[in-house]
Amino acid sequence: MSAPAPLPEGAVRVPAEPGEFTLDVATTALVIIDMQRDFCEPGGFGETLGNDVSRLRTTIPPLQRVLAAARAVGMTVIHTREGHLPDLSDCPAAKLHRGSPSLRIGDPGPMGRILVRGEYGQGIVDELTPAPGEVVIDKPGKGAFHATSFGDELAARGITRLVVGGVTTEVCVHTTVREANDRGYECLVLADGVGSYFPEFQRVGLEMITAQGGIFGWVAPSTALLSALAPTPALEGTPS
Ligand code: TIU
Repeated sequence: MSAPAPLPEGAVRVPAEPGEFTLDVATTALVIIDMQRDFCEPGGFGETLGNDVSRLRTTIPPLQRVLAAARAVGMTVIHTREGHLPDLSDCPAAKLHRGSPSLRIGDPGPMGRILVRGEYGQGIVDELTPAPGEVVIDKPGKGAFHATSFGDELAARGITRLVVGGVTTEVCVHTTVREANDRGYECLVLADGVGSYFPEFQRVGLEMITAQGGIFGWVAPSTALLSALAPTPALEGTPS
């Protein structure tokens, strides 16, 4: 067996599919996509579309641990929120009128107007509240690059690799990772840190990323990242 290739100074190895993902904390961002009440709590956009929102909440504990580890090592953290201006001028008719939800974008719901910026429901769940100084990107689309400053924020920080969590796996996570891949970013998706309303989409959504030699990214469990970032019991969530 040949010895593993030497790592650049400051880089760590994360066991992943379809192969090891290396990252340097200084040039990697943790991107947490759309962990909003509108998707994860009853009465929001996700539920108006007919979904069981409890399915997404399994992502919260792993993302809390990853967020704590990223903050501890000084990794850039970026949160995104899907949502629209109060006058909905940034919501294409094609999106506004899609399907037959019980409430449409902009309608008043129990957590405020559905998917409108500044409303309670559009906010990030309490467990993952952004810390002061962390970038929060409001996005009108499913992907984080479309009509936002996300790309500029990454470039300004010299970021080349993304560790991605959030919801939903097959919609906003996939769109963002595909967009990022096309722009030259290498993306590691956290298998238990992304969630779908549909178990089969979760499984196949992750397989799509890693098939064909990692056609647009890598996938690893959050524990693999936690061990790589801080091989100490405390940050892995086990008793010390
Ligand atoms: N409906 C669904 O699965 N997702 C979205 O509408 N947005 C995100 O994934 N954030």
